[in-house]
Amino acid sequence: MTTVLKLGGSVVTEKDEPETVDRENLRRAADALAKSDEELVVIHGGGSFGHHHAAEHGVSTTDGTHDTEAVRAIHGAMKDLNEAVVDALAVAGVSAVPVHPFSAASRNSAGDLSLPTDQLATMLDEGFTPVLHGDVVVHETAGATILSGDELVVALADALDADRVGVCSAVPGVYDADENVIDRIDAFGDVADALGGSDATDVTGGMAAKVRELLGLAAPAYVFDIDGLDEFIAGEHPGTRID
Ligand code: IP8
Repeated sequence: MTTVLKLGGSVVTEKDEPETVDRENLRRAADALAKSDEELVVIHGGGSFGHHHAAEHGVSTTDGTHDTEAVRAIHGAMKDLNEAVVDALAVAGVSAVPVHPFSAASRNSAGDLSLPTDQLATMLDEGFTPVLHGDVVVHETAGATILSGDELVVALADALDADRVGVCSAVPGVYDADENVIDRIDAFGDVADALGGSDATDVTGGMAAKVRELLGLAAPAYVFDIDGLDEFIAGEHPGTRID
């Protein structure tokens, strides 16, 4: 069984405090992941590390830059966060290893992502837990653009033939218009009106974008918060199921 799990930037960082890790949440997440006996690919978002730098330099998933200082600032902040996540996972006993998308991924001029995954498959076979992150990626004709963790979730879940996908976010599931967690979503049109954007600086979009991407997956995806992580790791169904 292969599980792809995203730890949202709002879970592992203090989203409104520049470059600040949420140590308590990170420890809780690491303890939960340590209980997994499945092959696990972990992806984390940018939170207060990547998004502030991306916004400062005017870089998004579509607006690129050729400014190497901008690329290094965004990528450097994400590497710092990745190191904190990998360290916390290692302390909890997870065989976590860092994987930086900027070094391997690229987009063509139409924006399509190319990300080799043989290395990740071998890592899983050898008992490692690769830990990737939202990043900047080189983008044909645009310089470099943002690659969101959600896009990585989609690309890796399909390429690695994942059985389950988890998105651990700031909210306990996808809310309807009355802020009740929707149990199951199988068509975007059913929930489009109820879905808003993220309220902190987030250059890759809020819940609506996440739901759209997760609906395209072959594997079932679950959106839940940190309180649902133990349940998800135990193979249960916290939050909202999207398939
Ligand atoms: O938080 C974006 O990843 P996300 C990463 O998963 C950067 O959307 C570099 C802003």
